[in-house]
Amino acid sequence: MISVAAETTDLLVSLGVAPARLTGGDLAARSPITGEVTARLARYDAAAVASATKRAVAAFLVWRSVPAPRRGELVRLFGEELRANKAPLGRLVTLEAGKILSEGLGEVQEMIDICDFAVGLSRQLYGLTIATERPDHRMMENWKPLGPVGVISAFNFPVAVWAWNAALALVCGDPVVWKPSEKTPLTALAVQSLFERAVAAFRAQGHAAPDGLSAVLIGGRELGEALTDDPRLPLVSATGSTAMGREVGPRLARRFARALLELGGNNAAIVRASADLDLSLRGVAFAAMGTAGQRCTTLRRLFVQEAVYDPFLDRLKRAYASVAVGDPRQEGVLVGPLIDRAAYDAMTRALDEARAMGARVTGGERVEAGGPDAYYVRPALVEIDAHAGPVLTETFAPILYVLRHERLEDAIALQNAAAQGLSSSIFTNDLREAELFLSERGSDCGIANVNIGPSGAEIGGAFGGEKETGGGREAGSDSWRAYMRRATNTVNYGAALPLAQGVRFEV
Ligand code: UN1
Repeated sequence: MISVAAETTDLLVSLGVAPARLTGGDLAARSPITGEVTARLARYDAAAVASATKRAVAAFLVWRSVPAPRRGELVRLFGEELRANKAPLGRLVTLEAGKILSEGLGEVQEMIDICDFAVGLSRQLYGLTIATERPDHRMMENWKPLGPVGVISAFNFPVAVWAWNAALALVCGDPVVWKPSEKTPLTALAVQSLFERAVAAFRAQGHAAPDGLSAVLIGGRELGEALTDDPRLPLVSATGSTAMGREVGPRLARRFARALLELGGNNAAIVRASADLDLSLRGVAFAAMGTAGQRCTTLRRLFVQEAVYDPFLDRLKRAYASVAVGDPRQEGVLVGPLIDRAAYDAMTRALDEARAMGARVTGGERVEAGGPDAYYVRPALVEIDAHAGPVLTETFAPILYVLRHERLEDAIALQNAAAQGLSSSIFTNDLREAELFLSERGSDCGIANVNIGPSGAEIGGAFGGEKETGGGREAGSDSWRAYMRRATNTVNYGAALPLAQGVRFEV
């Protein structure tokens, strides 16, 4: 088999990335499949960040006045590039992030979907007309481009989450400055190259597009800090840990910039006795083991009703024992590697803590694959009595804590007792249970599902969560409003000047 590094280079070059960019720098890009170094990139310094932002500001001054449907045309062309390059880009996601091929391709599909959504949206950026209390007046809302947007993204969805932000920002009139995870810089370079092709196609149609509509900054957290503190960026959208959000949020607040935060999750599912257990098993297995437990939406806590606990656990254990762990490029493999050694160490620590609390751990051991620098693990099932300790922490690895419950109200209370509030689900065929779970007395998360696991959302809905998840909403529904500013306009088309609230002021 061709080495991962060689294949990575081939893919990047085929996607238009100049080979000279891939050597000579001191940021080592690695593939979790083997742990090998795949490229050495030059890091950007503070001056490079400042110049990217400056170009973004200049681009904004032009782009904001391009009609939104025309801006949508650029995003449509970008979607075409993604369609044409779905296979190589999806494979590159697999090589760089370690997800299985169908998930790598799925991530690119998610980018295509948000482009399609944004194209439609580009004709629907509308505000309300509101009844006024004054005669011969009209009051309306007007949505205008906000300014250049900073995007900080995580390794686990190295390209889709940027696309959620970028596709909307671009149709809303905002250029984007992107700081990808330093664990996944290569997919970002490939995406930037495809975006530049779309800009070229847009210009070839005779449309003007400024330079600097999209920039990628390669480097570590210091670049994220520079974006966060840059007064020229009125919005920073950041995806990552709650610890990162605690840094970014207050820094943005200090300069009154908008924060769109998509932080940690400690997502739960409740399995009730009435549930279709075949369906529940499949839903739980994908949500807990898929992407090797490295989604924000990964299922981490499972509450099973007493009556079905033993049979369901037996089946779940069999599924856990049989799932193929290994090279994500191989057909049949469902669980690829952890991103790096730090992820493996964190998983080991959490399992040790659980054992010390008397938990029964099945799985969790390292699987020999990919060589000494790659970290493959068998997903772990942890039967635990106490809703405490590691159960309340987001460990970005395939660990599923399983607890018993009897009353649905108790399971909901436990589910909501986590600090984060991203995603949740219930498996039940009882209408009352399903509706209670979705009601104001039910799940407190941004995403609450019935008979579907908590992960794998489609882009049409708003994505994000409450509490320590940060409160941001990205992708579908009305998430676009975060990328625009609202002006309330009142027009007087009469000859008198009546004042609101009956105030009199005659001069
Ligand atoms: C993330 O893990 O940051 O809902 C995003 C899902 C995916 C997106 C996850 N569509 O699981």
